[in-house]
Amino acid sequence: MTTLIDLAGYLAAEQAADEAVKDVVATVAAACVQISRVVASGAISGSLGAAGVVNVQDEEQKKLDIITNDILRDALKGCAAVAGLASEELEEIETTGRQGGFLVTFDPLDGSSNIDVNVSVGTIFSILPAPAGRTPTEADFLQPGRGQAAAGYAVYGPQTMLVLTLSTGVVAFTLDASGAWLLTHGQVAIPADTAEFAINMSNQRHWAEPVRRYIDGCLQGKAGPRGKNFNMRWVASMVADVHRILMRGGIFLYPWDSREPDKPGKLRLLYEANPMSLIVERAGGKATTDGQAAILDIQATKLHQRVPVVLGSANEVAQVGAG
Ligand code: P6P
Repeated sequence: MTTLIDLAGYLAAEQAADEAVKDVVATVAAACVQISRVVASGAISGSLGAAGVVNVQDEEQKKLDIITNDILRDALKGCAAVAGLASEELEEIETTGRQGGFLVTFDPLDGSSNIDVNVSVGTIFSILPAPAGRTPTEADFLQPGRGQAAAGYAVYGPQTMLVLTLSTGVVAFTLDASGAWLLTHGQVAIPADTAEFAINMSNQRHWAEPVRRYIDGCLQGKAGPRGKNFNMRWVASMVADVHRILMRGGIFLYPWDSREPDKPGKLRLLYEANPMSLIVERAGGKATTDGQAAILDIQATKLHQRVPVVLGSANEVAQVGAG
């Protein structure tokens, strides 16, 4: 059995990334170990169920949304390289009293509607450069995703894994029994082609025509325009669906739909779409709003801005909206 290097060893050997970014990554990774233990304890620790409050997303908060948000917030406030943070669970940004270094946006527990039924959930984070010489403001968080210094997620599933992109490429670590992140995937790459799509089919009647046309083409299978049969998956936890795509290919769609026409999509740009898009692109995939326009080029205008998301295997993403 070969000896696997741990996260500390990987970060020490990673020459291209800024030392301060590595400190932030190590801080988030340690917080995710704590979160994995709280998530795994479930009903035993009384941490399941609703918290009885509604968050800035107008969603009912779970107890674990609050617990995990506090774990990450406290950890980041103690990291010398962090000047500010923004969370799905916090209406406004929070500053640490430090200047320079980095800003961190995060979704502390993505897919928390799954938590009470023991389905995989995750933590998503994005690391952005902070302004030098002054306290960051909300406007400093509104950076295009292509400028992220690093991004990653933890997925709390049959294995607890941490997927990271620092300077180039995507790597994945698996948490061992001692609480160490061990490098198990040295070069994550998304196959360019796939026959597996992920979308919430219950919204089919509300989609715009290009998405309906694309999914209809998949559903017609071998006899249809695509000339092959497709499989479908929908975990309703972005982290789990995107992780599957990173491991074996696929396409993930959460498009605009007419249920709330003023909302461009359900997923949030700064702490869901941007970090996941950086990871997907660095793994050789595509990450777009509609099959064509790159998410990483979007100039954010609001902290909790939502976007439509179509990402995954490059050749399949290009099929969406391609007429
Ligand atoms: P729906 C989880 O609440 C989330 O934000 C993503 O993780 C997931 O992909 C999506 O919403 C699921 O949405 O409408 O299928 O429940």
